[in-house]
Amino acid sequence: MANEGLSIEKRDDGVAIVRMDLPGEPMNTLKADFVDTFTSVFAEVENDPEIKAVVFTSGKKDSFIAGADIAMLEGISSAEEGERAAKAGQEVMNRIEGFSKPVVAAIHGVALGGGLETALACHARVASDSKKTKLGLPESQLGLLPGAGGTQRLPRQIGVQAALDMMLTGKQVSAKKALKLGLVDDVVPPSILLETAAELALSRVGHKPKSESFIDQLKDKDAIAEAALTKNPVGRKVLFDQARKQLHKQTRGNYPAQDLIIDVVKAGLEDGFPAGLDAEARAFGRLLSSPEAANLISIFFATTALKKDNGVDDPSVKAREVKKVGMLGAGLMGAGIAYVTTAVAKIPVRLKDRDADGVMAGLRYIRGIIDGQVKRKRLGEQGANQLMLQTTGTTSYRGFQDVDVVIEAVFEDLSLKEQMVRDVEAAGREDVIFASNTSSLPITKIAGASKHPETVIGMHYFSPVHKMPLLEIIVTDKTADWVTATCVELGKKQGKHVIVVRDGVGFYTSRVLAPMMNEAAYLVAEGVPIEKIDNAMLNWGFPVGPIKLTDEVGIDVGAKVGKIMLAAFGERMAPPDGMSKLIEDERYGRKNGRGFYLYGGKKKGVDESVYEVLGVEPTNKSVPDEDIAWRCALQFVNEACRCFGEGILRSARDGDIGAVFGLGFPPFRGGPFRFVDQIGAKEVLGRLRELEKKHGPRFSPAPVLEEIARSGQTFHGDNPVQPGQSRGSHAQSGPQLNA
Ligand code: 3H9
Repeated sequence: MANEGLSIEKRDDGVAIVRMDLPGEPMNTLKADFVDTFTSVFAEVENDPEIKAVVFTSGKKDSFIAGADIAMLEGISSAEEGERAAKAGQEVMNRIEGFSKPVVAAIHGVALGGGLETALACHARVASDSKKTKLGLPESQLGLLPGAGGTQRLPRQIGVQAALDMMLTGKQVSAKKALKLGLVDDVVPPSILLETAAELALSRVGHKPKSESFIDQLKDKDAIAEAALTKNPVGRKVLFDQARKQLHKQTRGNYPAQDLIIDVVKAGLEDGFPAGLDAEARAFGRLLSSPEAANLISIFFATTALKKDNGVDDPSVKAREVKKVGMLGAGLMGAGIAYVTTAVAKIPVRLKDRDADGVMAGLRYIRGIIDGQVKRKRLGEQGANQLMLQTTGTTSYRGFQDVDVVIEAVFEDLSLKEQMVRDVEAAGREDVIFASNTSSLPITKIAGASKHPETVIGMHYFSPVHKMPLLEIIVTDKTADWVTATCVELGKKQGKHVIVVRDGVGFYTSRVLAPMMNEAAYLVAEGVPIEKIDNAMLNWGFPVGPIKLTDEVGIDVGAKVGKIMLAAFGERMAPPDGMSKLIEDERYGRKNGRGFYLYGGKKKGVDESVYEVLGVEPTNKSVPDEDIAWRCALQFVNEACRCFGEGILRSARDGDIGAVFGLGFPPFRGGPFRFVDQIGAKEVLGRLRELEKKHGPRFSPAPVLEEIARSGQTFHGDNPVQPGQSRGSHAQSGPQLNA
């Protein structure tokens, strides 16, 4: 049926409710046939003399339209085809905009991408005040730009600066914010959404369908300032130059979509709406066939798939309900975990620390995050106080008798953690789950202290917990499937992307980070200036350079973990000579204000005295940035491949997500496994061999890379290599839990 998914309900007052409800789909998306469907339904409405006005809405319970169907977009292979798809979408939007009867969008739930573009083409918009209502053009997060007129209509609707901000970041705004921006005309409770939209539509019967432009209806000071900037060529140049400069500070030119958004908005402003649409369609086609978009789209599908993964091979295993969480250790990690448990997962927490001061510090930290929410108006004063009551403090195990999961986040001291396992088992229920937030100690060892090791697991959070999106869950050979599924579910409720990995020294994330940071230390030891190394990695796409990161993590922590890695994996994890001198000089990094960089004072940048401590001259400036980036990045990628081959990872998907969301691996490269697939295992292998010749066995390639370079397989795609089948013959390549 041509009109499948779009129905017309005629009301007595002359309003037609056009409802979109794609059968069998969780959300409405714009699929290939939407052009025909929309054209035919709108023709029917136009030709019906009884219909005076239209309300366009969704039949889905809690969403409007989530944009174009990303799977359909992924199937488009050429720039020309992409351009044609955009043009077809634009034509439908132009048809709605030029419709002879008023069309008002009634929005409840997400209106994203092509969904918001549809609403923008309508003559007015009413949104529900529900928390679920979110409006945005997130295409840039997929490496794309809005291709159905959004780059032209949004600036005309809310002004260039606000529109650029929304499109360049892909951020979603609430209905209230949308009203403030002028993106919607009214915000009402969901119960009266349709009625309000219908009234608005009827009130517009006989009026000119759409005002000419945003700039022509300027009222307030901000808008006049905006006009001054956008209407004259000099102002325009300032505005766009500034936007581009700011953008490049963040993207370093690695995200072509953002650059093209600026170009296309500018084109529309200077050469008019139709020229802007042409530029938009061309840019959409170009981006759709880019490797950056392919990688960013793969991340969208990977995160969507993870939401449905229970973390074990048997999909029928169910998570048990978690009604209360016990937290051991009220430091930054412990308090951060308590915050996401109460505020995001809505589960109460019992927070224990050694003494009252420790508990108070943890509670103050939580209050600090909550106050930040109040300041940003995400939470009212009353809500904040109620939320605070969800975490209760204790210095004993009182109140632990009915907790379902205990998460420990105390010092990295095995005997302390073992003692806690025993204490929790004495105080708690028989089936209480004990989760350790350790970043380096083997979970198998911690589980050794348990009477029922099947309930012991690792939950490795990243700092700061309320901001970092990844949770790495670590299972041992004994961890029960229901325990894994329960912790995965808890992590999802806390708002995290959750990957499950097998136990092994450094698990996945700490293990792949270590050799990259080590390689940066080798470069320092070779006399390459510190800023040059960090800058090369920022240009490659990491958000923080590896030397700066060493300061952030703590040089002492790095040294401690480094020793564990060295014992487990052998020489390839050995640090360069001289690094221990930093510890002797009491340089622990940012936390004590002494590291590779300067802290506290007015002067910023590298602490030049660090070279003297290390006994190196930073004169080796001729190493090309590209060489620095390849050396550091390949250490990361190669170690990730070893983790895959040894079965630490369950899939390449998890390895990519863990790297991107936990360690800042450049999203536009898709993660280490997408990266290898994209440039080819042969190429990666060749480069590793070259580096091995030059720098020694720390660059010896992971066995799985040799295998797939031979077999022609890939990590993703139609003929993927399986994890856990390429351990290699080197005794020291595998994790040794007794280290
Ligand atoms: C675009 O619009 C281009 C246009 O400018 C130009 C056109 C010419 N496509 O995430 P969830 C599916 S680009 C396909 O678990 P949540 C999703 O795969 C697009 N599928 O729910 C999953 O399917 P399944 C711009 C989509 O509540 C199901 O819906 N739009 C799409 O956690 C539930 O999703 C975006 O970038 C889609 N567009 O999150 C928005 N959207 O159950 C992308 C959803 O079969 N979407 N699905 O596995 C999202 O960000 C989140 O899905 C959303 C809901 C926030 C909407």
